[in-house]
Amino acid sequence: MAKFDAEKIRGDFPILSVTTNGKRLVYLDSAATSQKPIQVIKEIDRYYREYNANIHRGVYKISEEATQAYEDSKRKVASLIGAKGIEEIVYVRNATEAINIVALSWADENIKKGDRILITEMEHHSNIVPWQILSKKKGAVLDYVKIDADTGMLDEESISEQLSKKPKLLSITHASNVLGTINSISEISKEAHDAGATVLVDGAQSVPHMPVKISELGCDFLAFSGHKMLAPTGIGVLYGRSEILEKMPPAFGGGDMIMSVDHQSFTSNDLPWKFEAGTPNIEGGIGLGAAIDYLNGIGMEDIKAHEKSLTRYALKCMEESGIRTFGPKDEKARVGAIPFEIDGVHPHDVATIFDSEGVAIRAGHHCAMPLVVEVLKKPAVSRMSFYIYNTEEDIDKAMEAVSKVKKTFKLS
Ligand code: 7TS
Repeated sequence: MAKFDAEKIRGDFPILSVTTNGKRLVYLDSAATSQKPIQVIKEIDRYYREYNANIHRGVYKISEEATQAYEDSKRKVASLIGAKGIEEIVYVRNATEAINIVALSWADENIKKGDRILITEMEHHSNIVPWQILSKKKGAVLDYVKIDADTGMLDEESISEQLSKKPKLLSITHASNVLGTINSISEISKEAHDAGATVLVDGAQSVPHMPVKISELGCDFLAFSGHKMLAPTGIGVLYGRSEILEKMPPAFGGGDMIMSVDHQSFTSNDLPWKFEAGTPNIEGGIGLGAAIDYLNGIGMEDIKAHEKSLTRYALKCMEESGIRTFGPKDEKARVGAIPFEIDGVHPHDVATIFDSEGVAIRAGHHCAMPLVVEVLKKPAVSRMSFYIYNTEEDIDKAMEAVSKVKKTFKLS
């Protein structure tokens, strides 16, 4: 493997040469969505120029080509996460839709009145609200594993205590989009399975940033979004263990998800097509395939190492500058998403001043209100997050923006 070359990688991302507010764009919001390399953009462009057609329908050449490219991209996803094959890879719009399909299909069949569903206090709304809707509909109980607000880690006693109540489902994030915390999924899913639970892992913030294998996670479902891993928006993945997917009813009805239909009934198509009703996001699938090729070209281990090193550097710079950060202090326990606050300044003002310096960060509740508002007890926090194209120079620019915030608010 060639040495990690951030400058060469940056050259593949056209957007990184734009200026914003007269400054070079410093993009530190990849936890929200990643930028796209030219290789992905070109592959989508080539699809529309050379073989745009609907899939699984035409008998003509370009339709076969489109079908082939769409299915090939699923093979790449299956191999990336170590799934058995494309029968376990359902394409959806995003991680949110993947989780909702499990709620609409698996949970609708398996969760009964009085059953318990277990999530954690560090979930994104997409892994909270579907379970609130389902619990209300079924009369089920929604429980939370507590987190320690100081360390940003799950409270281990709370995990054991909650699992002793025998939840039917544990739905848990692999990495927190706010705190950056990486949860020890392999141990937790083993404990959860021993307690009789089915396990869904939200991999939206892990799959793009580190090697993630189903065999290591030991989960039954894995949800993630293409747009956070160099692919276009509107394509995401629901991985499901084939034995479970086989038993699940389709969540949506329509074209392509059926084998046959008569006046009163239908028979479902084979996996994974049973879960993909209607014309899918073909360009998205093809773009995701190209994105995975690009990530594999660098190597997920090297991507992880690069982001750890940036995270260590950023945590050190922020500590030296007296800025409060949240989440684990050790970069080994987290991904490259760092929430922070500058005392006495509203996070939205921080983000606005950063923007005036060309530095794009997010401020707000990060779609994790129970965590930010109820656990951290903040109305909002600022967050910088990294990806393959970021460098220490980007973090230096962010620290210059911090100095400008302090100057503007006369803090030093
Ligand atoms: N799960 C986690 C852990 C996430 O971080 C996100 C998006 C989602 C699920 C939902 O992803 P979607 O693609 O379905 O929207 N997180 C963020 C964020 O941190 N800032 O913007 C979106």
